[in-house]
Amino acid sequence: MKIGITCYPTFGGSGIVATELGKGLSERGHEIHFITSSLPYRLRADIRPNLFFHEVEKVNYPLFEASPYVLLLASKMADIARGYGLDILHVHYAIPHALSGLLAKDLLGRKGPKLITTLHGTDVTLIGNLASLKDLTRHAIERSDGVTAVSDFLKKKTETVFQTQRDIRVIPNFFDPLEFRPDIKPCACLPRKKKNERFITHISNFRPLKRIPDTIDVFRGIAEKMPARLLLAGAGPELAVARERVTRYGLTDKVHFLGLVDNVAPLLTASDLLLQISEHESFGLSSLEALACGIPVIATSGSGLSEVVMDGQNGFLSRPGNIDKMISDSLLLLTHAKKWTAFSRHGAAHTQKHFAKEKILKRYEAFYREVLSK
Ligand code: GMT
Repeated sequence: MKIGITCYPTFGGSGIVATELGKGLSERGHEIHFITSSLPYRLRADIRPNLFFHEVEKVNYPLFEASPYVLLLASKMADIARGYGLDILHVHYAIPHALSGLLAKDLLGRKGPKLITTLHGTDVTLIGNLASLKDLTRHAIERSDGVTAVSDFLKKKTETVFQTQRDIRVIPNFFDPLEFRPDIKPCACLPRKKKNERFITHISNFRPLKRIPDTIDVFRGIAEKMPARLLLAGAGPELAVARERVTRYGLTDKVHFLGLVDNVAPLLTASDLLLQISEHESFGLSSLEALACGIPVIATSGSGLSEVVMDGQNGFLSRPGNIDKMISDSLLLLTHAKKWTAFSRHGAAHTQKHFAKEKILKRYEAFYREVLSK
């Protein structure tokens, strides 16, 4: 198949999933065209004969407040679809990509490609739910030829938020078992672990829904009971909040701000626990990657994380904000080596069984075929 993929090219989970999907599909012989505002960061070293990158150019004109990305993307999508005979345009994140896709289809008429939209989370729970964008997001969902969501939680949320009967297929996120494995050598770039010391890790875009203050509070509770360090990877608006809290608690020598980390597997295998205690997550890609590396996860219940982290088997779930329980669950794992090992093994085996790349790629391929046959 010839497939155009559009996503945010930056560090976010949706961009990572879309890029890995395109790379994986190209390895399976499909012709893949990334149509994005810049080179997706996980694509850097991966240009192959059947994998193309088409940049959406900017147009500056004194009357425009900003370059009209939605229109330029639509026009580029139509150009590439026509020029290369694309079968499918697969967009990740409804706003604005699905709308550009609809416009591109309109431009091309009946001969155009099918449009598939994958919902990732905040396009439904935050941005798409804004009063000013809600009708447009619903329109994009209802007019796409196929819609997928990364979890059951997100499918149900979409149905409720948009009051839509649209058939939404759940295809979960995935990981590459060659890249995320328990035996990946831990990164030498990290501080040296002292005797009996534990590394607790958090990876995110530091937005308010990640509950960064809770993350620091849970770490403080752990560090009161045992030698530990907190590794914070990523960047975003709540970083300043984190720094302030860490200083106020007198934890500056125990908390390491790593910034954006390109290759997270060696960071994960150096860790003893991952904290992902967000308000909600449609999926929780970093939890999946941690479990695949054999690292137990402390996560929150009531959203897509419950479909990734198995409570009491490879991690623990608590209601958002239940700091005391998160601390005691963490300590239980960090002080009982046998339990930690059992959780670690469960995580690696469970993720391999349900979320390994090849299995999920086949589900996308089957969905593409189904949509094309309609
Ligand atoms: O978590 C974020 O804020 C980034 C966001 C994105 O769109 O890149 O992540 C969403 O998509 C990821 C990939 O499907 C999911 O793993 C995240 O759970 C989801 N984020 C939220 O639902 C908050």
